[in-house]
Amino acid sequence: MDRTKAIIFGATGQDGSHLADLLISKGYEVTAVSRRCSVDNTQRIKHLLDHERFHLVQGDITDASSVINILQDIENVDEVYNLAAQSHVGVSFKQPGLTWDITGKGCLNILQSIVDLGLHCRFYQASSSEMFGDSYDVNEHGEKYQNEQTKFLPQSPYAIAKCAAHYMTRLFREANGLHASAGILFNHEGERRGENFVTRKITKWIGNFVRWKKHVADEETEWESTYEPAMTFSEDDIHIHPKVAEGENIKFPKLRLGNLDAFRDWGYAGDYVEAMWLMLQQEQPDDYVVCTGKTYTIRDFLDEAFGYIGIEDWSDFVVVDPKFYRPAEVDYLRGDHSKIKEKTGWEPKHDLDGLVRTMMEHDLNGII
Ligand code: NAP
Ligand code: G4F
Repeated sequence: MDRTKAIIFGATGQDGSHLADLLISKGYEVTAVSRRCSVDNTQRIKHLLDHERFHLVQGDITDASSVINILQDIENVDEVYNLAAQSHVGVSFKQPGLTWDITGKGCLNILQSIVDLGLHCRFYQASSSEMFGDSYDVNEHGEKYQNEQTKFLPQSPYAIAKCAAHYMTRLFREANGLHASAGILFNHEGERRGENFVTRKITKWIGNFVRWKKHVADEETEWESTYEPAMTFSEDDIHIHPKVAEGENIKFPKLRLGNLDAFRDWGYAGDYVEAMWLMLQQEQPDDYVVCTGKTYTIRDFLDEAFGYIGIEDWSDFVVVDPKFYRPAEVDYLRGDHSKIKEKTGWEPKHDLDGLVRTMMEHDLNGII
């Protein structure tokens, strides 16, 4: 039986792992590319490792020969997804060269290999709303938004590398006739999100805090979904004087964050990989914005996440640390997904409330 074959570059990441789940569920033969690491980087796909239609290969998109070998080894590959990136915006200011090599040039390595090998596959590039940077349009109600027509004004080495990869994808579509599409995805999160992105940093901290409070600070007390602490606060740490550890001054570090006033359009990663797949099922390749159309600040996310455990005022738990400020910030992102909805029927299934619930349930892991 001839199965649809896909290659995922970046399969060990958040999106790659959700996409692999989706493609396996659709009956695909999936080749997942992971880069060589000194520790195990397959945590997010470990449930797939023994699946008969899931094949893990090693490779690195900065190495053109490695990309060619992978593409060559799979006969008649149908779909190639490039999700591989140095994807942290803050890190890109400190490691711009590495970010360029992976996030920018890596895409070119794949596109050029597809052309050089004469493959007839479809290609997906993971473009980003970060490419809009400081740019937005304003609708008839005076609301700011970004869509496929909004110009790019990138604010970081990451965003500039993504713009280069985006334009390269477009060029190969037009100049070489490749079925190459780019998804301009707004922030999407979930229980598999890397722990140094702001949403997961928050939900993970809360999970650890609740775990600590229940198991270390006060074993006897059932956690109630209201904040009833025997706590005092110093500037940097939460001090607790637990009944069970009398006399001991056990500390739990506060949650240290940077800019709390940026607006982001946050969706759920599981919904967004569906959009990637739909793009490659269209007869014509194209670029699409993928988003929820709603925007919130980091403060709003903190309200939702702390609210989940019954804490309304999180100000005693959070410290603003300039260490996490970026040299340049993207202040406002809110997408308009009319095009993908019209062409493919795609719509997000999670709102902020549902997203936070999913992440909190995971990070509390049955504690409450
Ligand atoms: P992620 O969790 O950081 O995953 C990135 C993946 O790229 C990981 O599998 C990583 O491998 C791999 N990778 C890094 N360098 C590589 C290299 N040199 N060769 C091969 N693989 C390499 O990112 P994500 O959130 O899943 O995002 C997926 C893609 O969408 C990225 O391109 C990202 O820039 C883009 N994007 C993400 C969002 C979002 O909100 N999540 C929004 C717009 C666009 P390791 O596991 O070994 O690190
Ligand atoms: O969670 P973030 O790091 O995501 P950011 O920078 O928006 O980038 C993510 O989304 C992009 C799509 O728009 C992707 F292309 C990219 O790969 C990545 O997935 O930061 C979100 C906001 C920023 O304004 C940041 O300054 O949160 C602010 N923030 C405040 N404190 C923080 C922190 N960000 C991080 N990572 N860590 C903090 O402590």
